Amino acid sequence: MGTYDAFLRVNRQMLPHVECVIRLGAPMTSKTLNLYTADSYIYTIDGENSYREPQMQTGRIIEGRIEDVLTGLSEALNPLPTESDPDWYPFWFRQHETIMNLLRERLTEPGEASEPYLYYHLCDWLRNAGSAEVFVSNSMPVRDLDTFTQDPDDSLRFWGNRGANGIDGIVSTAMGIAVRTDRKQTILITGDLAFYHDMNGLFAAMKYRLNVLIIVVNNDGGGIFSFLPQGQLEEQEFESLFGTPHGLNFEHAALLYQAAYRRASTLGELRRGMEELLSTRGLRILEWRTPSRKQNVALHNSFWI
Ligand SMILES: Cc1ncc(C[n+]2csc(CCOP(=O)(O)OP(=O)(O)O)c2C)c(N)n1
Repeated sequence: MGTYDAFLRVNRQMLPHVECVIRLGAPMTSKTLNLYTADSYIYTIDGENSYREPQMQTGRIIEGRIEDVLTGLSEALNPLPTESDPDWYPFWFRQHETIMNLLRERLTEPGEASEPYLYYHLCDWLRNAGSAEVFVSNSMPVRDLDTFTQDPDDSLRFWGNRGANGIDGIVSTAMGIAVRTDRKQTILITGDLAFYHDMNGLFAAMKYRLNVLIIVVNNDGGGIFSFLPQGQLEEQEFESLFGTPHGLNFEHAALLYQAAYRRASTLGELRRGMEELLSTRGLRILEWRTPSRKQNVALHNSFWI
């Protein structure tokens, strides 16, 4: 259910208590989901030979190939020893449908330009361009991808640099993916600060003629901080410490590193910019100038019904 991050933000006390979670592989990135299941008993099935349980939650780690453990489980539980709750799945499906309807209503063109729009339409746009690696930067891109992206399939492979969640080395990581991939496209989606932080990484793309499309979601600063408690600070203090607007025009970076460049401010420009740049090769930069960071928070909040 691709919309869980949105519907779990509703008053969580209204949702049923989850007694037990079976987790397959790496920890979930969604803070909302982790908070919701914080006191559930967790079985982690992991074949990575490491203790990947950063929440230190009560539970058990089962080491082994996920396929083998699941096959064993389904054999052991056939027939099911207890009755299952017939409303469990329909309940969650109704939550999912509510958010899906909202997304359709708000993120279909014509509508207001907004950061989630890019993620909502991403798979459709990329599918037409063939197989792709999609690397998303930390901060809002990885969260928005998780919340708004619909219907991914095997033609797309997603990457993120989690762990310390730094916004450093993002451009260079995308270049590393582009060097090794056998897929048609490598796409990087990054915020403007993360892009700026590692702009030198573009040199490798120019020198080795790498095939990368970079979408810079430019909200002129650190968009994530407006969602956090410091967003309540007095404006001037917030902007100088957290918002950190730079006013840079990234067309000049494109010129410096001989990249094809498009700028988009409206939804139509974004769609056309994607179409045009996906049909060519080499280093390409699409600068998506989004509405203000404050508007971005208001739009996100409108989904957490
Ligand atoms: C190396 C490093 N420095 C600082 C931070 C703290 N930090 C987290 S998010 C963020 C802002 C990122 O802004 P941007 O890349 O434009 O993305 P947005 O928040 O707008 O989505 C910063 C500075 C970090 N995560 N890593």
